[in-house]
Amino acid sequence: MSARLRRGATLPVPVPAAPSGAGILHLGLGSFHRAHQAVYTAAALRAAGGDWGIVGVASRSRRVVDALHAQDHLYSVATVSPEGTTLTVPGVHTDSYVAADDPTRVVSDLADPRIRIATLTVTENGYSFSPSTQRLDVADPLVAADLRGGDPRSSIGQLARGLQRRAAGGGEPIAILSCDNLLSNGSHTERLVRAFLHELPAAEAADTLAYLDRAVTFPSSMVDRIVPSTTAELTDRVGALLGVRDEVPVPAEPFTMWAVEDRFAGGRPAWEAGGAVFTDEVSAYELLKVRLLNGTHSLIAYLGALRGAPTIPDAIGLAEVEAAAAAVLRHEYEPSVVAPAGVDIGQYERDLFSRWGNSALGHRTSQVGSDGSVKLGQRIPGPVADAFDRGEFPHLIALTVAAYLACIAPPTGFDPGPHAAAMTDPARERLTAVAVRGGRDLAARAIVDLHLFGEDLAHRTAFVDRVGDLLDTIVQRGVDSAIADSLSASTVLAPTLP
Ligand code: CS2
Repeated sequence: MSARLRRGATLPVPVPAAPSGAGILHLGLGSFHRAHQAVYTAAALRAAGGDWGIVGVASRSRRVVDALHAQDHLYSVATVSPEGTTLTVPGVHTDSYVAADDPTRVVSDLADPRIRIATLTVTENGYSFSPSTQRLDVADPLVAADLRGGDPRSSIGQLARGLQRRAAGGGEPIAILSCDNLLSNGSHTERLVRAFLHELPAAEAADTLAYLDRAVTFPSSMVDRIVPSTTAELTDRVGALLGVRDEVPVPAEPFTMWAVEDRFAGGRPAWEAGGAVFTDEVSAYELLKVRLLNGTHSLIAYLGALRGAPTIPDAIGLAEVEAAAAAVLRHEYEPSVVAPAGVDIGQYERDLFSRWGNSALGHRTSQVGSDGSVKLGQRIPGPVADAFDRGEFPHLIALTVAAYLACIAPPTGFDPGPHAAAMTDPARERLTAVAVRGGRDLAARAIVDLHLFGEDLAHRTAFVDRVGDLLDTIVQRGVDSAIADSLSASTVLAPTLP
């Protein structure tokens, strides 16, 4: 099939008219953004119109940008479940480019008064945040270079320099909306942008800081949709369904959720038309999602990879992994959250098991297990502290960290298998470089010396030791023994399965 997806092609699915203008600049043109925010924006434009098209910025990779240019900025979202695949074409992007190729453009776009919202999906790892200092990582070479001047390349540098330019121009209001899995992602982003500005000479930053106080908001949002990486098989299947070639389709699960704080200094699209919930309870939604979904997801990914499971549904299909997931979810994560109004936690949990079990999605354990050093820092420290406050011991969270270390920094002689080897992690080198004498040694180096998951966990010696002992169990007796050990030591002896 040679014909490409273009405007004007005869397609079996509707293609909306091109947006009348672009009011949104999006940093991080990956699959998640295209299957989540873009879909809500398409619904908003259908329902209420407005010049809320999106200019998409990829940080380095040209693949998506090149394909979008060849396809009039159209692509399809394939909603995938065992019942079948349905396609939609959001059609909300008006332009796209690669920041590394066009570094001055991000700053000038952020200063452009037509842009009233800047959104981000740059992953947990893209915020130049140091978990050990809990501050902007000014030692990061990208940030350090951005502070010196020139075209910024870190996301926080781009936002700060763009807002500086905007302040120096008309100073029109704008909202910066993080759509990454970070707790309090709005205030987190704001703190980092302000920290960047505070590193500059006071005279250089003063006007921008005043502009931030006056006209820039950083709403928080909780985003949720499982979006696996696209495969060649999916691309072929979408092509067959569309009748034309789409080089950049995005697969996604049927479930989708977006809870957003309604603080948009420059206005916003009618995202509620796509089902977004505007609420003052975003932090409750975030805790619910980052702990119950993402925290448990990490455990499933690491245990599954160690058991040889290529995908999350394969992993949750293993009785031992399912029992561990049910126990960590019910007894270590759930007690640390308060459900937002109208959310039934029991139903939410039942939905999670069927979402993880979506066998048509092919969500890989290596994808969820990647970047654990950054992701786990969001997912585990709060629930660990809460468990100790309740007088309980979070054995299954300790198992999560042990399984993570077994995958990313396997002790000499231990082979965690191909799915663990495929996980990428910014801390992999640092972790594998430290000499490993045994589980306790590695756990101490990772959690205490490197402060991998922040200050609080570093002081919890009993937790660190337990991680080390479970790591030894994984290495010496296998992952199922470590699961059995954690479950039987858990304060709850018989976790109920869904
Ligand atoms: C996953 C998330 O990769 C991961 O760590 O837990 O990407 C998860 O699939 C999404 O947050 C679901 O909304």
